[in-house]
Order: sequence, then C-alpha cells, then structure tokens
Amino acid sequence: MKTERFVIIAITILTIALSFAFLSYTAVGLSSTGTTFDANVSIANVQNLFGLEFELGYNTACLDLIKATPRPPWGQYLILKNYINDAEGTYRLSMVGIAPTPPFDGDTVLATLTFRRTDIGEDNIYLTETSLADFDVEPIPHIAEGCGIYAISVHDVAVTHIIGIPRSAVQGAPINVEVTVKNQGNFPETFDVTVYADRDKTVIGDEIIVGKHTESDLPAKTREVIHFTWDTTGAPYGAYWLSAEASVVPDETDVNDNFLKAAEWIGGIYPPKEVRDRTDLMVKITSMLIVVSLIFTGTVELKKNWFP
Ligand SMILES: [Ca+2]
Ligand SMILES: [Ca+2]
Ligand SMILES: [Ca+2]
Repeated sequence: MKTERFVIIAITILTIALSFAFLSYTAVGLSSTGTTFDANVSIANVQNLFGLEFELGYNTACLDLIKATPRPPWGQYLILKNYINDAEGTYRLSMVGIAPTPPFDGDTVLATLTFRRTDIGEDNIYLTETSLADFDVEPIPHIAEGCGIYAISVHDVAVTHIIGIPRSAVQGAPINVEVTVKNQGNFPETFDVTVYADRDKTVIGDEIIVGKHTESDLPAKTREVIHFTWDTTGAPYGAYWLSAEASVVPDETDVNDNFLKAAEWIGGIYPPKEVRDRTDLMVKITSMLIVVSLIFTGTVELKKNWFP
C-alpha cells in the first residue's frame, strides 16, 4: 500500500512537472565570464527520508548558476523538478525514492551547484523553501541554514486505540484486550505499555493493572497491535473502563497522547452462575421476609386500629 501510494504521488507530480519542464529549465547564457565554484546543498541527521523538495535562492546580480547536479540518496529514484531560473536567481529540486529502495538515514549531499561569478558582490546562496517526507509521506521536521538542511530529532510514542473482547465476562473468564501504539517520532523506540481497568474514573489509584508489556525497538512511524489477556479472577463485580499508557521515552515532549484514558467500556464482570443462583435465592428469601414482615407489621397496625 505504501509503495503504491508513493508511486501514485510520484507519477502525479511527475506529470505536472513534465508539463512545465520545457518552460522552466532555463539555459544559462555562455557570454558570462569569470571564475566558477561549486556549492553543495546538504542534509544532516535525517531518518527515513523518502522524498524532498527545496528551492534555493542566490544573488543573480553577481552569480550565474550554470549547472545543477542532483545527487539522490536512494538507489532508485525519480527526479520530479530540477529547474534553474537564472533570471529570478532560483533553483528548485524535487525528488523521491522508488520502492523497494530503502529510505535514507544519515548525512549526505543532495545537489552540487556550479556557479560562475559575473560581478563583484555577495554570493548570498540560501535555501528558501524546504520540505522533507518520510516513507509514509509524513513531513520530517527540520531547519534550513544557508545551504544545509538539518533534521530535527523527534521522539514521540502514542497509544492510539484500545478494545476489549468480549464486552463482559463471568468473573474468572478472560477478556482479550488489544492496544495499538504508534511510534510517531523518527527513531526506533523501546517503551512499556500498561493496561488498566478502572471502575471509577473519579477515583485515582483504584485501577486494576490488566497487563504490562515492553515494546522493543518499534521502528519510526510504525504501529503495533499488542495483545493482552485480562484474567478477571478476583476482579470485583461491576463495569469497567479500560485505558492504556505508553511510558515516556527520552527527549519526548508530546506526552499527552501517551495515555489513552478510559477509552473502552466493559459492560461488566459478573458472578458465576452458582453465585447468581444463590444470590437470587437469597433475594427471594429476603423479599419474602420483608413481605411477611410488612404483612405482619401491617396486620398489627390494622389490628391496633381495629382494636384501639
Ligand atoms: Ca479510578
Ligand atoms: Ca504525538
Ligand atoms: Ca507521545
């Protein structure tokens, strides 16, 4: 699915790109003279890179961009835009990897640009627009300085879903609990997942711990469904809310989504049949006693009235 999605996006962008390619690629005049030099557009500290686009500006009053050499960091790739606009003093590059080539991790040069100096003045070469995408076409946070792109480290895990099956059980029977967690950051993460059953949301600390699990090295941008079995032996009768918590990983700042609070309602843990039967019998006996007592009391009262 991921591959198909990227290929569809890539083909769409390519179609648009090709329709403008003839107009947009501006040949540089050969009349300029002077020294030439290379500048690299580089990226650092990136994880899971699978697509990127940037625009670079330069001082066209004193520089001509005479050659741009994209350096895709993937084995198989598509270059969607590769335009020099020397009148505006801009260069735009857009490229994506093609599966099954793996996403890129680390530092690399993305393009080498050859400039010719045409006049005295400041070179002033800088990135104006940058966007990076990972394998899931999700944006990769980063900053740009000069000709360098620096990915920002994100550590973020989250609990995204919880469900309990069946919705109720006789005390002692198992309830299966499925918890979905996601690594929303860009590094593999190891963290603990704890599931709670709670009879009273207003009281903190009365929760039953249904189960604990350590999720090891969950890759960046991936989900995992974790299965727990709630052994309801000894669980007090009643209805419960299920919730799940992922422990906070080092350098994580978005911690609100680590706890999916009271997300799933379990209709009840019920007594076993023999207890219910015994209870029913007790209720019947008690009811009868109350009735008898009422009749007796009522009779006395009536008799009092009858015989003042
Ligand atoms: Ca509680
Ligand atoms: Ca998050
Ligand atoms: Ca989080």
